[in-house]
Amino acid sequence: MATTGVRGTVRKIDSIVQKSTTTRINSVSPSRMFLEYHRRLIYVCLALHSSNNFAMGPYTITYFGVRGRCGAMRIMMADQGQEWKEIVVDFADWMKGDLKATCVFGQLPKLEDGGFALYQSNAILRHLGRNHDAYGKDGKEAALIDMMCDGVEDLRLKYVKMIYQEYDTGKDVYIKDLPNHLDKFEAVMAKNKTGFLVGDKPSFADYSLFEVLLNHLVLCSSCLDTFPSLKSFVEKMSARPKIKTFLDSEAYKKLPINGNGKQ
Ligand code: GTS
Repeated sequence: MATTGVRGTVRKIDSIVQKSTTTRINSVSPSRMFLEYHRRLIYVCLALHSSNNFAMGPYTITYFGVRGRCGAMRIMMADQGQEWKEIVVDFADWMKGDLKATCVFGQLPKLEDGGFALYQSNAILRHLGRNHDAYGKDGKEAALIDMMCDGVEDLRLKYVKMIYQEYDTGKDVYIKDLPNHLDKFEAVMAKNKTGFLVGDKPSFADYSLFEVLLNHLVLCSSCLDTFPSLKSFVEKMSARPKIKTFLDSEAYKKLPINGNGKQ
């Protein structure tokens, strides 16, 4: 399908969907639900439309309408040329509890890989890493990638705590302390010299770090100015053609970073 054809189809479906008073997937009529569902699928196709040869993948992400804990896995799938579907859960529907009761830890995101369901965002990243050869070339590289992913998770948890619990009172302190966390990643990146954390191609830990750094650049646009290796990493990852297409897509841009609107 040509890009203009996809855009045209999205516009046509958008104009029909806009007549609906709501876009919540669980509260629209079956025909509107069908249109909205396919509109979202087309956005995903469009986001990945850097060539006509992207893989037809078996993945479905179920999550709220934010980047949140799905940012890294979406960027990773886009870069791997892997198509996926999205089921966007409205928080009011989530609060009814039916879906929550089916989730292993009562939380989202959920990734479905065919009939296989997986929860916990970092377990999902690892699964994608195994499936897409982004988990190192041997056991030692895999262990280092695990270590880096856990390091990114520590930073992500600090960021999430500040965003959701301390934004008004703790943002400035957080930004002041940020170099003490970023310098660890800078040292690893500078030492490896390949432009990636481990080995010579991107692993799931790189996608996770990249996504966390993008969020931090929104929080503080100068935060990488004293970290040349991290700055170059973000520039190079952003310029990878499939990542660029995804980051430029409406599917990505329309989603807030966090559920409370703070960033
Ligand atoms: N450790 C989990 C992961 O990494 O997947 C955390 C998942 C989590 O906190 N999910 C939140 C949730 O489901 C949404 S978000 O924080 O990722 O935006 N919240 C709803 C609830 O009822 O707990």
